[in-house]
Amino acid sequence: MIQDAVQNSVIGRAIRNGIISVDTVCIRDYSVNKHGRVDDYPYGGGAGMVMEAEPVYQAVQHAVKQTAGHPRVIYLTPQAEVLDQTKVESLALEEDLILLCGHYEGIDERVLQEVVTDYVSIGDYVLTGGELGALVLIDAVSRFVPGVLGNDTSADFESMQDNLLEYPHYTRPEVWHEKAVPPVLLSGDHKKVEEWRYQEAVRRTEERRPDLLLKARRIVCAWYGAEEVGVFAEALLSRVSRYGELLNYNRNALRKKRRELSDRDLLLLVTDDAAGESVPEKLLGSHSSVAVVIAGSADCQDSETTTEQMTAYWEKKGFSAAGIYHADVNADAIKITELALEIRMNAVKQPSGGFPGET
Ligand code: 21W
Repeated sequence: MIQDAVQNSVIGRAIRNGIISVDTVCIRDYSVNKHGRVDDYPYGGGAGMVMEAEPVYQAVQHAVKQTAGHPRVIYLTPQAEVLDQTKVESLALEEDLILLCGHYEGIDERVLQEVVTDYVSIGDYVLTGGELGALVLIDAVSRFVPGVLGNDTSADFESMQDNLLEYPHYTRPEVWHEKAVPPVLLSGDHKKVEEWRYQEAVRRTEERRPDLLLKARRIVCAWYGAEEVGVFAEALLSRVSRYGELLNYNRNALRKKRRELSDRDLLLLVTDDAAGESVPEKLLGSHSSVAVVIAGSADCQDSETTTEQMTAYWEKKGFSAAGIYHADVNADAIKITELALEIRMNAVKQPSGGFPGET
């Protein structure tokens, strides 16, 4: 079932081009009895059968041996958190993944405890087995592998990461069935188009997915310091949010202007000033979150300010601290992507999470 499905379309092409590979291991091949059985009756009674520990264990060990290190082992099961884009991106950072698909009522708990690192459901409905879950995961993760979507398309910069639905799309003709394309899209004013798209994304999310909107944060990225910090901040922001706002706090005019963020905002402060001097005094919060990124050069990573001092400082300004991160301003694209993901997992998904630890 898996091998049939992955031969098609985008994933099929990526496999043929050697960009990704999908190998399948049949658990039945690791049966420990002469009939090729891999299930047995449940202890304690009840309907249905349970998959035995040993064949599952041997099949997973076989898969592990084909990888370089200690791969994450993901068990597809309805008894798990539902897969979302943040989880997809975190899985996409891995070199190898092992996906474990169950059948019958489930798998003996003891082998799961020994081999599984992640439990993933694809939604709150009941399937006949884990294979469609695995295929969904393979499809979603593969989009983040460079080359899978083609040369100039990338799975970056999507509004899903902001917990917003996408804005509506239009193409030619300008009028179809007496319906005109929204004029702003023909204006050629890029800033106005972006603002319209953001407003439409919020409107749609309100209408169709109010549950998502509760988790949505608008990201304000303020940076100050050397010019290269600005370049780093822009790269980081684009990976944290599709609609983020970038503010250069080297500018005196901005420093003098009072700006108060709301409880729906996350401040992403990026600076090479580890001592915490010359922080923007007039940038205030109102139950807002702040993630501080100290973007130094690789050889000067030691912060002079302690985490406690930093937390106390931002709390006085109306922020709850959502992490202090140390990064190299010259970090490569992958390192920046990893940092962006960590910030989103700590600060955007759980906006009042406190200090999840330093990086
Ligand atoms: C379905 C396994 C139901 C076990 C109470 C007692 C993988 C899946 C699956 C399956 C049961 C995913 C029951 C969303 C899914 C999967 C097969 C439990 C019924 N209830 N994501 N017994 N939904 N499903 N048996 O079903 O393996 S990811």
